[in-house]
Amino acid sequence: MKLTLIFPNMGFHSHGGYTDEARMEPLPLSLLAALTPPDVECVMYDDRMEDIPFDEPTDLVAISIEIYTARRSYEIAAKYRERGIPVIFGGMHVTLIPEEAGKFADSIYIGDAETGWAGVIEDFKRGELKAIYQAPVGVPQEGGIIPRRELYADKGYLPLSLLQYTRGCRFACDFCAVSVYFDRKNYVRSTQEILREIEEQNRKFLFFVDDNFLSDQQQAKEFLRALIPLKVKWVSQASLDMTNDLELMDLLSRSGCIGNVVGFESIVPESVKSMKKAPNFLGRKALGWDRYEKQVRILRDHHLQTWATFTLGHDFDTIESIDETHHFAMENKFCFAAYNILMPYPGTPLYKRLRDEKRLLYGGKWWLHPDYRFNHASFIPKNMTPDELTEAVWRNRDRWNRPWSIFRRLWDFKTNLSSLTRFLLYLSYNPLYAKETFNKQGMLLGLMKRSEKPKPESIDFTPWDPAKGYAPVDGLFMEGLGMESYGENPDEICGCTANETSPLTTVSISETV
Ligand code: B12
Ligand code: SF4
Repeated sequence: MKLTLIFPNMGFHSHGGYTDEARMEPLPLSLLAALTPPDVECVMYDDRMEDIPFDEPTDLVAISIEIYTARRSYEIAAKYRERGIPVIFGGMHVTLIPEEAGKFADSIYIGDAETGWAGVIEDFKRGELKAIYQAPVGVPQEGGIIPRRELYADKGYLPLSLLQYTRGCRFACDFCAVSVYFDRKNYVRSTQEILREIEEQNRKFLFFVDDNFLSDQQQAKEFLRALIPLKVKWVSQASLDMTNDLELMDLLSRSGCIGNVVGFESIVPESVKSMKKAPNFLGRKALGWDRYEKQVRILRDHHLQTWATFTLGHDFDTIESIDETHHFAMENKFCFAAYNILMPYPGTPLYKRLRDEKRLLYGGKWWLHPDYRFNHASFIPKNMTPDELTEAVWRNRDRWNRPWSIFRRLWDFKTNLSSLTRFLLYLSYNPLYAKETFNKQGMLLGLMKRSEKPKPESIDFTPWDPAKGYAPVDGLFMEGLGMESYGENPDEICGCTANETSPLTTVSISETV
């Protein structure tokens, strides 16, 4: 049996397909290959920079999907299915909105692959592939599974190894897909198993692709102590509450941490509070709101570079506050800042609220809509128009990525210039990220040549009325694929109901502010 694993691209520009030049190794695929019974031949194609050989013989195609690649994934699946080859989908987006994904594949897999994937292959071999598989989420690679990294050979990925120490996060930020997917829980891998994986791969520069590496600070300390003798350099993603524990901060520096992606989200305290971003307030009741001054000072004192991320357009954000966000990031000389427009992902409390307030655009499904463009607003913000939000965020991105900004931000002797590694990382990543930013802005999602061009009647910036269902967007897209159109009840398919009653195992924001 032969299995073809595919990592889809996001979209294309009018002048042609987009090639991701800062592409990283696709960890879900090498992990799926490792979970596949060894008698099955596995090949992998990365749509971000290579053509998919649709006519190459294969028995089953597996595609990993997140929201920005959903449209393209459905197109790829259609091409294989035209040829009679069955397709199975898995990944975050599939789990959050299975009813949509199920329309475009022979089978969908909800949840983490570790416990159920081998069973899927056995079913397939017996000719009994089911339409839906549902597996739990949990500890990454439990039992010592090591991804098959040889599948990455010669594909031109950035020279850093992606690994996972934990999955999930204990917090409950209202816009976060991870919080819903993992039901606000955090799963930590055994220190022994992750150390073994680090030793088996041959790089000294690592990216732990954890959702929140420090969600469980006490367990993290044990791992960090064990990491020190390995003398690796690493980056990850972690929440700001790390700065409340100076022992933890010290261990981070000593274990080779260069810096973390940190979600600041907004500099407006009312926005931070309304989105339930508890880690940005945690343990700071007495101090009050100091616009992250103390937290940033502690990060700098430990020589950690910061990749600051912002989700702009929350209800208390204004055009002025978005502009001010840029000055905040410049003053702090962050190694890097991502000014993202707040995006409503299906299944999240944010999505539900905007839907109920009739503030969603693009028929409630921006990720499938033929007119949606990357980094454009997909909802009606409170204090500005969607276009104003798009423009304000773009202004920040543009200013941040200019050569003069890159030069000015470099001059921080506590972070960017505190070691050769940090300096080189700063100098290599900033221009690469800048190029990617300018490249991706305004890109249409999906790759199909637009003989399926946006139909004029679909260009509709009126707020979506949930009572009308998703039919216009889905129908339009399905017609483009030559599939039958359908109508739906959005209450059943928005992915919002499944997690509504999940217990809240996180810190309540009211306790912390
Ligand atoms: C690492 C990462 C990145 C890296 C990319 C890494 C790479 N290889 O290229 C970087 C930093 C570049 C990145 C960029 C972006 N990312 Co990102 N990223 C992640 C992160 C943190 C981890 C992904 C990962 O590798 N996990 C490790 C693997 C092993 O786990 P996994 O993907 O969850 O897969 C498991 C299951 O889902 C399942 N599974 C997955 N695929 C399949 C397929 C089959 C067939 C089966 C059976 C099972 C299965 O089994 C796997 C093992 O258990 C996720 C968060 C997350 N938890 O998913 C966000 C995440 C995927 N990213 C997200 C976003 C939005 C982006 C950006 C668009 C951000 C932006 N505005 O620019 C960009 C662009 C993405 C793109 N497509 O180009 C969102 C997607 C939201 C959604 N609802 O889908 C996520 C979920 C983050 C979030 N908090 O919302 N990202
Ligand atoms: S802290 Fe980060 S990962 Fe955790 S719920 Fe909030 S946004 Fe999601």
